[in-house]
Formats: sequence, C-alpha cells, structure tokens
Amino acid sequence: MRIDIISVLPELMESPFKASILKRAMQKEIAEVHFHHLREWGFGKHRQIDDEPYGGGAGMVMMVEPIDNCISSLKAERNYDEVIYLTPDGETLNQKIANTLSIQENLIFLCGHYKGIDQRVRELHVTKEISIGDYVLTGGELAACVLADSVIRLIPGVLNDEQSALTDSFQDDLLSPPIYTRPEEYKGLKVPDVLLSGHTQNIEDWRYDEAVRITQEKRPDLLNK
Ligand code: 6GU
Repeated sequence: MRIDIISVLPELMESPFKASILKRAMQKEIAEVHFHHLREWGFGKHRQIDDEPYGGGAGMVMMVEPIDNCISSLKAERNYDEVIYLTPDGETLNQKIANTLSIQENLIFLCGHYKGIDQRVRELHVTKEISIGDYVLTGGELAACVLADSVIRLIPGVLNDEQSALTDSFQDDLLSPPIYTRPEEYKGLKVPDVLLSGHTQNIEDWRYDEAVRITQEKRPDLLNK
C-alpha cells in the first residue's frame, strides 16, 4: 500500500512511522508513506496556500489551486483508490472503515487546516471525508496518523500471528477480555484460576464471557448493533 499525505505541517507526522509496528511495515515494504508539503505548491514569494473567505467571516480558507495541482500531479503518476479529506465533519472512523481501506493499493490523505478547504477541492478530488471523533483538533495531521495506523496494521504481513488483528477489540464488536502475565499473585490480586488451568476450551469460554460482560458494562451500544 502507498499512502500520500498532503499537509502544511508534514513534520508533525514523521515519528509515528519511525517506531514499532509501522516502522517494520515500512522496512518490509508492505506500506510506504510519502509526505507532500503543500507550501511547495503555494503561490508567490510567500508560497501562499490560504486566503480570506468570500462573503467574509473569521479564519482563512485553503485555496483550491495549490491542492488541485498537488493532487493532479500525484494522479498523473498512478491511480488512487480514494482521496480522503481529514475533517471534523467527515464520517467518524471505525474498524469497518479501517478494514475496507486496508485492502486498497493507493490512497491520498489531505489534511485540512484553518477554517478548511475551498469547497471546489471536494468537488474535484475528494472521494471520502473522515473524522476521528466528535472533538476539534488544530488540523487533520494527527487524525491522518491515526487513520494510517489503523489501516496499515491490518495489511497482511504487518502483524505476526501473536499480534493478530483478528482478536482485536471491535473486530467482532466486542471489547477485549482481561489479560494477565506473571506473577500469579500481586499484592493479594490473583490471576483467575481458569487461565492457569491449561484447559483450552474453558479458557476460550471464559474469555468470551468476560468480553461480553465488559462490553455490556462499558459499551452496551456495541452489543445492540
Ligand atoms: Cl480529521 N480534523 C480536525 N481538525 N479535527 C478533528 C478531526 C479531523 N477528527 C476529529 N477532530
């Protein structure tokens, strides 16, 4: 998978791809992430990329032409499955969206800033709008990292069997059951006997029952879906 991320602040997004599982995905060439500094497509000496809104009002608007030129230059190189605009008014990211995107080949992520982008960028290029939740961030960059992480880890070969995404919370609309490691007892708190029993079926049943109980307690909305 190739992800091209367009932003005015690409430096905000470098470290998540330089550690742990995402780093390994890059090294194994299962995923590649390319950053594009929108300023390089800006106008004039100041590389202008935003301007005042028609009709007045507070805040600046990201201009259509630099973004159009940047996206068009990428599209001239390869076909893209989706052009995703990260915006608080997009569809809220969930595991199903991540699953769907994880089987795509080429994606563009466009990070919004200021008051947002000129509407004509949406009309010309954007095929999907995604938000990561009902709160406002200063820009789409952190959301782009969250989206990229949720998608890249699902690509076959990124996680090993032990990390398998199939047992993730949300993959079956259940939260994960409690987990324990050594020691068997700590400050009077004991690991449940069943986990020490070696009885595979009982362990599996216990984990499922606990997952249902915890989901009922914390996120009953998931059970009612
Ligand atoms: Cl994608 N962008 C911004 N600026 N704020 C957000 C968001 C995105 N998702 C949730 N809040």
